[in-house]
Amino acid sequence: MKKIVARHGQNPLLSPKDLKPSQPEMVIECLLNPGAFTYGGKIGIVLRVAERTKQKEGTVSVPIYDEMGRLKIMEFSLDDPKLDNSDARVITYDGEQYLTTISHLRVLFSTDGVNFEETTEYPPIFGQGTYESYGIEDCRVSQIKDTYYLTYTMVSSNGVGVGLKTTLDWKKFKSHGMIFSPHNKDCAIFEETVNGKYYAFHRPSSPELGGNYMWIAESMDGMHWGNHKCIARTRPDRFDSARLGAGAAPIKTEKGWLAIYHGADHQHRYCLGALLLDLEDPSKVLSRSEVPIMEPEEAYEKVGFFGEVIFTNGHVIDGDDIHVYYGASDEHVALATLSISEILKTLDHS
Ligand code: MAN
Repeated sequence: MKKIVARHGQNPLLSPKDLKPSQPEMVIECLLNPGAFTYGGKIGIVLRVAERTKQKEGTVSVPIYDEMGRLKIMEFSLDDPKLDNSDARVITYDGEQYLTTISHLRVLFSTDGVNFEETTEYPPIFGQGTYESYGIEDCRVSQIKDTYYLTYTMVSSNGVGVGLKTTLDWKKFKSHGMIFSPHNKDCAIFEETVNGKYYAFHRPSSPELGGNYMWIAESMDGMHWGNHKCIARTRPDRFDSARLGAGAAPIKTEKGWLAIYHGADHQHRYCLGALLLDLEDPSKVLSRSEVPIMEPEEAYEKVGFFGEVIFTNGHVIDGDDIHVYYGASDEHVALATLSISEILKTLDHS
Protein backbone atom coordinates (compact mmCIF):
# COMPACT_ATOMS: atom_id res chain seq x y z
CA MET A 1 0.00 0.00 0.00
CA LYS A 2 1.17 3.51 -0.79
CA LYS A 3 1.78 5.79 2.14
CA ILE A 4 0.01 9.14 2.43
CA VAL A 5 3.30 10.90 3.19
CA ALA A 6 6.92 10.06 2.28
CA ARG A 7 9.51 12.54 3.54
CA HIS A 8 12.60 13.07 1.40
CA GLY A 9 15.81 11.43 2.65
CA GLN A 10 17.80 14.63 2.14
CA ASN A 11 15.58 16.69 4.48
CA PRO A 12 15.88 19.46 5.40
CA LEU A 13 16.68 20.60 1.84
CA LEU A 14 17.59 24.15 2.82
CA SER A 15 18.65 25.75 6.09
CA PRO A 16 19.73 29.31 7.01
CA LYS A 17 23.45 28.49 6.59
CA ASP A 18 22.90 27.61 2.91
CA LEU A 19 22.32 31.19 1.69
CA LYS A 20 24.05 34.53 2.16
CA PRO A 21 22.36 37.36 4.04
CA SER A 22 21.10 40.30 1.96
CA GLN A 23 23.40 42.76 3.75
CA PRO A 24 26.29 42.67 6.23
CA GLU A 25 24.16 43.95 9.15
CA MET A 26 21.88 40.94 8.84
CA VAL A 27 21.89 37.27 9.82
CA ILE A 28 19.59 34.73 8.18
CA GLU A 29 17.45 33.32 10.97
CA CYS A 30 14.96 31.22 8.99
CA LEU A 31 14.38 29.84 5.50
CA LEU A 32 10.79 28.86 5.16
CA ASN A 33 7.42 28.52 3.48
CA PRO A 34 8.28 28.42 -0.24
CA GLY A 35 5.86 28.77 -3.14
CA ALA A 36 6.62 26.27 -5.93
CA PHE A 37 6.18 26.23 -9.70
CA THR A 38 7.64 24.85 -12.92
CA TYR A 39 9.30 27.07 -15.51
CA GLY A 40 11.53 26.29 -18.51
CA GLY A 41 11.74 22.59 -17.61
CA LYS A 42 12.90 23.36 -14.05
CA ILE A 43 11.28 23.41 -10.65
CA GLY A 44 11.37 26.81 -9.01
CA ILE A 45 10.69 27.88 -5.47
CA VAL A 46 10.02 31.33 -4.07
CA LEU A 47 11.66 31.11 -0.71
CA ARG A 48 10.91 33.27 2.33
CA VAL A 49 14.20 34.43 3.83
CA ALA A 50 13.72 35.84 7.32
CA GLU A 51 16.63 37.93 8.56
CA ARG A 52 17.43 39.42 11.90
CA THR A 53 19.77 42.23 12.81
CA LYS A 54 22.96 41.14 14.58
CA GLN A 55 22.07 41.25 18.29
CA LYS A 56 24.08 43.12 20.95
CA GLU A 57 24.17 42.19 24.61
CA GLY A 58 21.55 43.83 26.80
CA THR A 59 19.37 44.96 23.91
CA VAL A 60 17.04 43.58 21.31
CA SER A 61 16.98 45.11 17.85
CA VAL A 62 14.49 44.72 15.03
CA PRO A 63 14.77 45.63 11.35
CA ILE A 64 12.26 47.62 9.30
CA TYR A 65 12.38 49.17 5.84
CA ASP A 66 11.78 52.91 5.48
CA GLU A 67 9.69 54.49 2.69
CA MET A 68 12.70 54.30 0.34
CA GLY A 69 13.20 50.59 1.05
CA ARG A 70 16.31 51.30 3.16
CA LEU A 71 16.98 49.19 6.21
CA LYS A 72 16.37 50.89 9.55
CA ILE A 73 17.35 49.27 12.85
CA MET A 74 15.28 49.86 16.00
CA GLU A 75 16.96 48.99 19.29
CA PHE A 76 15.33 48.44 22.70
CA SER A 77 16.92 47.81 26.05
CA LEU A 78 16.09 44.39 27.53
CA ASP A 79 15.39 45.88 30.97
CA ASP A 80 12.90 48.44 29.59
CA PRO A 81 9.52 47.63 31.24
CA LYS A 82 7.70 48.72 28.06
CA LEU A 83 9.25 45.77 26.20
CA ASP A 84 7.59 42.36 25.83
CA ASN A 85 9.76 39.89 23.92
CA SER A 86 8.23 36.62 25.05
CA ASP A 87 7.34 35.46 21.47
CA ALA A 88 10.23 34.50 19.13
CA ARG A 89 8.33 36.05 16.20
CA VAL A 90 7.06 39.40 17.48
CA ILE A 91 8.01 41.91 20.16
CA THR A 92 5.76 44.57 21.61
CA TYR A 93 7.17 47.91 22.67
CA ASP A 94 4.91 50.53 24.22
CA GLY A 95 1.83 48.97 22.59
CA GLU A 96 3.41 48.89 19.08
CA GLN A 97 4.28 45.48 17.57
CA TYR A 98 7.41 44.69 15.57
CA LEU A 99 8.51 41.48 13.90
CA THR A 100 11.83 40.15 15.21
CA THR A 101 12.77 39.22 11.65
CA ILE A 102 12.09 40.83 8.30
CA SER A 103 11.45 38.64 5.30
CA HIS A 104 12.17 38.95 1.61
CA LEU A 105 11.69 36.42 -1.19
CA ARG A 106 14.27 34.60 -3.28
CA VAL A 107 13.71 32.61 -6.44
CA LEU A 108 15.76 29.39 -6.68
CA PHE A 109 15.73 26.74 -9.39
CA SER A 110 16.40 23.01 -9.50
CA THR A 111 16.57 20.33 -12.16
CA ASP A 112 15.73 17.48 -9.76
CA GLY A 113 13.35 19.23 -7.35
CA VAL A 114 15.75 18.51 -4.48
CA ASN A 115 18.95 20.50 -5.01
CA PHE A 116 18.14 24.19 -5.45
CA GLU A 117 20.47 26.90 -6.66
CA GLU A 118 20.37 30.66 -6.35
CA THR A 119 21.82 32.62 -9.28
CA THR A 120 22.24 36.35 -9.97
CA GLU A 121 20.01 35.91 -13.01
CA TYR A 122 16.98 35.94 -10.69
CA PRO A 123 17.39 38.73 -8.13
CA PRO A 124 15.68 38.69 -4.71
CA ILE A 125 12.35 40.45 -4.19
CA PHE A 126 12.22 42.90 -1.28
CA GLY A 127 9.30 44.65 0.38
CA GLN A 128 8.61 48.11 -1.01
CA GLY A 129 6.68 51.07 0.36
CA THR A 130 4.26 51.72 3.21
CA TYR A 131 2.50 48.33 3.23
CA GLU A 132 5.65 46.18 3.11
CA SER A 133 7.87 47.99 5.62
CA TYR A 134 8.00 44.85 7.84
CA GLY A 135 8.69 42.64 4.81
CA ILE A 136 6.97 40.16 2.51
CA GLU A 137 6.25 36.51 3.29
CA ASP A 138 4.79 33.13 2.33
CA CYS A 139 4.32 33.47 -1.42
CA ARG A 140 1.91 31.19 -3.30
CA VAL A 141 2.48 30.81 -7.04
CA SER A 142 -0.35 29.99 -9.43
CA GLN A 143 0.18 29.58 -13.14
CA ILE A 144 -2.68 30.54 -15.44
CA LYS A 145 -1.67 30.09 -19.08
CA ASP A 146 1.75 31.84 -19.34
CA THR A 147 1.26 34.13 -16.38
CA TYR A 148 2.46 33.39 -12.87
CA TYR A 149 0.39 34.99 -10.09
CA LEU A 150 2.31 35.56 -6.86
CA THR A 151 0.12 36.09 -3.82
CA TYR A 152 2.08 36.91 -0.70
CA THR A 153 1.77 38.47 2.74
CA MET A 154 2.50 42.20 2.95
CA VAL A 155 3.48 43.20 6.49
CA SER A 156 3.66 46.69 8.03
CA SER A 157 2.47 48.53 11.13
CA ASN A 158 -0.77 49.10 9.16
CA GLY A 159 -1.44 45.37 9.36
CA VAL A 160 -1.03 42.16 7.43
CA GLY A 161 -2.62 41.92 3.97
CA VAL A 162 -2.31 40.04 0.68
CA GLY A 163 -0.27 41.47 -2.19
CA LEU A 164 -0.31 40.37 -5.82
CA LYS A 165 2.47 40.42 -8.39
CA THR A 166 2.48 38.83 -11.83
CA THR A 167 5.38 37.71 -13.99
CA LEU A 168 5.99 35.90 -17.26
CA ASP A 169 9.75 35.32 -16.91
CA TRP A 170 10.66 35.60 -13.17
CA LYS A 171 12.78 38.65 -13.96
CA LYS A 172 10.24 41.40 -14.55
CA PHE A 173 7.36 41.65 -12.09
CA LYS A 174 4.23 43.74 -12.23
CA SER A 175 2.85 44.82 -8.83
CA HIS A 176 -0.92 45.03 -8.46
CA GLY A 177 -1.01 46.30 -4.87
CA MET A 178 -2.98 44.82 -2.00
CA ILE A 179 -5.84 42.55 -3.10
CA PHE A 180 -7.11 41.53 0.36
CA SER A 181 -6.87 44.16 3.11
CA PRO A 182 -5.82 43.50 6.76
CA HIS A 183 -5.97 41.27 8.54
CA ASN A 184 -5.63 38.71 5.76
CA LYS A 185 -3.09 36.14 4.52
CA ASP A 186 -2.86 32.60 3.08
CA CYS A 187 -4.22 33.53 -0.36
CA ALA A 188 -3.99 31.02 -3.22
CA ILE A 189 -5.54 31.59 -6.63
CA PHE A 190 -7.00 28.58 -8.47
CA GLU A 191 -4.99 27.69 -11.59
CA GLU A 192 -8.04 27.59 -13.83
CA THR A 193 -11.32 29.43 -13.97
CA VAL A 194 -14.57 27.68 -13.00
CA ASN A 195 -17.55 28.61 -15.15
CA GLY A 196 -15.69 31.70 -16.34
CA LYS A 197 -14.77 32.93 -12.84
CA TYR A 198 -11.44 33.08 -11.04
CA TYR A 199 -11.42 31.73 -7.47
CA ALA A 200 -9.06 32.34 -4.57
CA PHE A 201 -8.76 31.12 -1.02
CA HIS A 202 -7.96 33.68 1.63
CA ARG A 203 -7.83 33.90 5.42
CA PRO A 204 -9.20 37.00 7.11
CA SER A 205 -8.86 37.13 10.90
CA SER A 206 -11.61 38.49 13.06
CA PRO A 207 -10.74 39.13 16.70
CA GLU A 208 -14.35 39.32 17.98
CA LEU A 209 -17.08 37.39 16.18
CA GLY A 210 -15.58 34.85 13.81
CA GLY A 211 -11.96 33.76 13.95
CA ASN A 212 -9.10 32.57 11.72
CA TYR A 213 -11.19 30.78 9.10
CA MET A 214 -10.65 29.81 5.48
CA TRP A 215 -12.65 31.78 2.91
CA ILE A 216 -13.13 31.69 -0.85
CA ALA A 217 -13.70 34.65 -3.19
CA GLU A 218 -14.58 35.07 -6.87
CA SER A 219 -13.27 37.44 -9.49
CA MET A 220 -13.88 38.22 -13.14
CA ASP A 221 -10.27 39.31 -13.78
CA GLY A 222 -8.11 37.61 -11.13
CA MET A 223 -7.38 41.00 -9.48
CA HIS A 224 -10.64 42.31 -7.97
CA TRP A 225 -12.40 39.96 -5.61
CA GLY A 226 -15.96 39.64 -4.28
CA ASN A 227 -18.75 37.25 -3.24
CA HIS A 228 -16.70 36.05 -0.25
CA LYS A 229 -17.78 32.87 1.48
CA CYS A 230 -16.45 31.14 4.56
CA ILE A 231 -15.66 27.50 3.70
CA ALA A 232 -13.91 26.11 6.78
CA ARG A 233 -13.92 27.16 10.42
CA THR A 234 -11.76 26.07 13.32
CA ARG A 235 -12.99 22.99 15.19
CA PRO A 236 -12.70 22.69 18.99
CA ASP A 237 -10.29 20.07 20.35
CA ARG A 238 -8.85 19.20 16.92
CA PHE A 239 -5.55 19.89 15.18
CA ASP A 240 -7.17 22.97 13.58
CA SER A 241 -8.82 24.41 16.70
CA ALA A 242 -7.10 27.84 16.62
CA ARG A 243 -6.48 28.73 12.98
CA LEU A 244 -6.39 27.38 9.48
CA GLY A 245 -5.36 28.67 6.08
CA ALA A 246 -4.85 27.45 2.53
CA GLY A 247 -1.67 25.92 1.21
CA ALA A 248 -0.97 26.30 -2.51
CA ALA A 249 -3.63 26.34 -5.26
CA PRO A 250 -6.01 23.35 -5.03
CA ILE A 251 -5.50 20.26 -7.17
CA LYS A 252 -8.20 19.25 -9.66
CA THR A 253 -9.19 15.58 -9.21
CA GLU A 254 -12.14 13.53 -10.48
CA LYS A 255 -13.73 13.74 -7.04
CA GLY A 256 -13.37 17.49 -6.63
CA TRP A 257 -10.84 20.22 -5.89
CA LEU A 258 -8.37 18.88 -3.36
CA ALA A 259 -7.03 21.64 -1.12
CA ILE A 260 -4.23 21.09 1.36
CA TYR A 261 -4.39 23.46 4.31
CA HIS A 262 -2.54 24.12 7.55
CA GLY A 263 -4.36 23.92 10.83
CA ALA A 264 -2.96 25.01 14.19
CA ASP A 265 -4.15 24.42 17.72
CA HIS A 266 -3.88 26.71 20.74
CA GLN A 267 -0.35 25.42 21.45
CA HIS A 268 0.64 26.76 17.97
CA ARG A 269 1.25 23.24 16.65
CA TYR A 270 0.85 23.35 12.87
CA CYS A 271 -0.29 20.26 10.91
CA LEU A 272 -1.64 19.69 7.41
CA GLY A 273 -5.22 18.72 6.59
CA ALA A 274 -7.23 18.42 3.38
CA LEU A 275 -10.54 19.69 2.02
CA LEU A 276 -12.46 18.36 -0.95
CA LEU A 277 -14.51 20.99 -2.80
CA ASP A 278 -17.19 20.68 -5.45
CA LEU A 279 -15.74 20.91 -8.98
CA GLU A 280 -18.52 23.17 -10.26
CA ASP A 281 -18.93 25.25 -7.10
CA PRO A 282 -15.70 25.33 -5.05
CA SER A 283 -17.44 27.14 -2.19
CA LYS A 284 -19.20 23.82 -1.44
CA VAL A 285 -17.17 21.60 0.91
CA LEU A 286 -17.69 17.89 0.21
CA SER A 287 -15.32 16.54 2.82
CA ARG A 288 -12.64 17.52 5.34
CA SER A 289 -9.86 15.66 7.19
CA GLU A 290 -10.86 14.33 10.60
CA VAL A 291 -7.21 13.99 11.60
CA PRO A 292 -4.04 15.53 10.12
CA ILE A 293 -2.62 14.06 6.91
CA MET A 294 0.84 15.20 8.07
CA GLU A 295 2.09 16.39 11.45
CA PRO A 296 5.44 17.36 13.01
CA GLU A 297 7.36 14.14 13.68
CA GLU A 298 10.98 14.59 12.62
CA ALA A 299 13.49 16.51 14.76
CA TYR A 300 13.73 19.34 12.16
CA GLU A 301 9.93 19.76 12.35
CA LYS A 302 9.73 19.68 16.14
CA VAL A 303 12.68 21.84 17.16
CA GLY A 304 13.73 25.14 15.58
CA PHE A 305 13.02 28.85 15.45
CA PHE A 306 9.36 28.07 16.21
CA GLY A 307 9.00 24.34 16.84
CA GLU A 308 6.18 21.88 16.08
CA VAL A 309 5.41 23.52 12.74
CA ILE A 310 4.70 22.08 9.31
CA PHE A 311 3.51 24.81 6.97
CA THR A 312 3.10 24.53 3.22
CA ASN A 313 2.25 27.02 0.50
CA GLY A 314 3.95 25.31 -2.44
CA HIS A 315 3.71 22.04 -4.29
CA VAL A 316 4.36 20.47 -7.69
CA ILE A 317 2.07 17.77 -9.08
CA ASP A 318 3.39 14.68 -10.88
CA GLY A 319 0.63 12.13 -11.63
CA ASP A 320 -0.64 10.85 -8.29
CA ASP A 321 2.23 12.53 -6.43
CA ILE A 322 2.13 15.91 -4.76
CA HIS A 323 5.66 17.07 -4.05
CA VAL A 324 5.00 19.29 -1.07
CA TYR A 325 7.62 21.87 -0.15
CA TYR A 326 7.16 23.02 3.40
CA GLY A 327 8.54 25.13 6.17
CA ALA A 328 9.70 22.96 9.09
CA SER A 329 9.75 24.53 12.56
CA ASP A 330 9.78 27.98 10.86
CA GLU A 331 13.49 27.47 10.13
CA HIS A 332 14.12 24.99 7.30
CA VAL A 333 12.65 23.99 3.96
CA ALA A 334 11.78 20.33 3.56
CA LEU A 335 10.13 18.11 0.96
CA ALA A 336 7.56 15.34 1.29
CA THR A 337 5.67 13.44 -1.39
CA LEU A 338 1.99 12.95 -0.68
CA SER A 339 -0.30 10.63 -2.62
CA ILE A 340 -3.46 12.18 -4.07
CA SER A 341 -5.34 8.85 -4.12
CA GLU A 342 -4.37 8.06 -0.51
CA ILE A 343 -5.50 11.49 0.68
CA LEU A 344 -8.78 11.07 -1.20
CA LYS A 345 -9.35 7.73 0.59
CA THR A 346 -9.14 9.53 3.93
CA LEU A 347 -11.80 11.93 2.66
CA ASP A 348 -14.30 9.21 1.70
CA HIS A 349 -16.17 9.52 5.00
CA SER A 350 -18.74 12.13 3.98
C1 MAN B 1 2.87 35.63 12.56
C2 MAN B 1 3.89 34.58 12.12
C3 MAN B 1 5.18 35.26 11.66
C4 MAN B 1 4.87 36.31 10.62
C5 MAN B 1 3.82 37.29 11.13
C6 MAN B 1 3.39 38.29 10.09
O1 MAN B 1 3.32 36.24 13.71
O2 MAN B 1 3.36 33.83 11.07
O3 MAN B 1 6.05 34.30 11.09
O4 MAN B 1 6.05 37.00 10.33
O5 MAN B 1 2.67 36.59 11.54
O6 MAN B 1 2.80 37.68 8.98
